[in-house]
Amino acid sequence: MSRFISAAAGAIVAVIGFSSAAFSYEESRFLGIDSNADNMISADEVDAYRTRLFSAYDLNGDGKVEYEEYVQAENLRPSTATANSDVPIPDEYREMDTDGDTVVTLEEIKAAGALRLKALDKDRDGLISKDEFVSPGL
Ligand SMILES: [Ca+2]
Ligand SMILES: [Ca+2]
Ligand SMILES: [Ca+2]
Repeated sequence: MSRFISAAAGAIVAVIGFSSAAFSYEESRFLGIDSNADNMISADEVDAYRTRLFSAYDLNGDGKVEYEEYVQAENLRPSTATANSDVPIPDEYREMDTDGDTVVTLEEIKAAGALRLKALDKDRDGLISKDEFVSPGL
């Protein structure tokens, strides 16, 4: 199980962005999503990013992200806490789990990304520029 978890943690670093110190956190997150590097993030790129995020969260690969998987993938349980102790559900998870069943589907995670794109897209051109991008972003 722990091998599984560390592999997932590595995957999340890969999903969230470049770890190079040459970029600010914000910039590295932007570059991690802007896969064709045209300095704009499109709806397709948000979709692809959200799909990668979903795979990183879905530790057992069954096509659903149960809350416990999210807790493990994001390392939310303090190391001093007992295994399987309750962890309060953060807003980030609630935002994705729109039907509140503590299971996040690929559709839910993509829909949350599309809403974030809308919220960040100040000039409403359907694209997120570097100026529009604000962490935690998309
Ligand atoms: Ca799963
Ligand atoms: Ca759900
Ligand atoms: Ca825009």
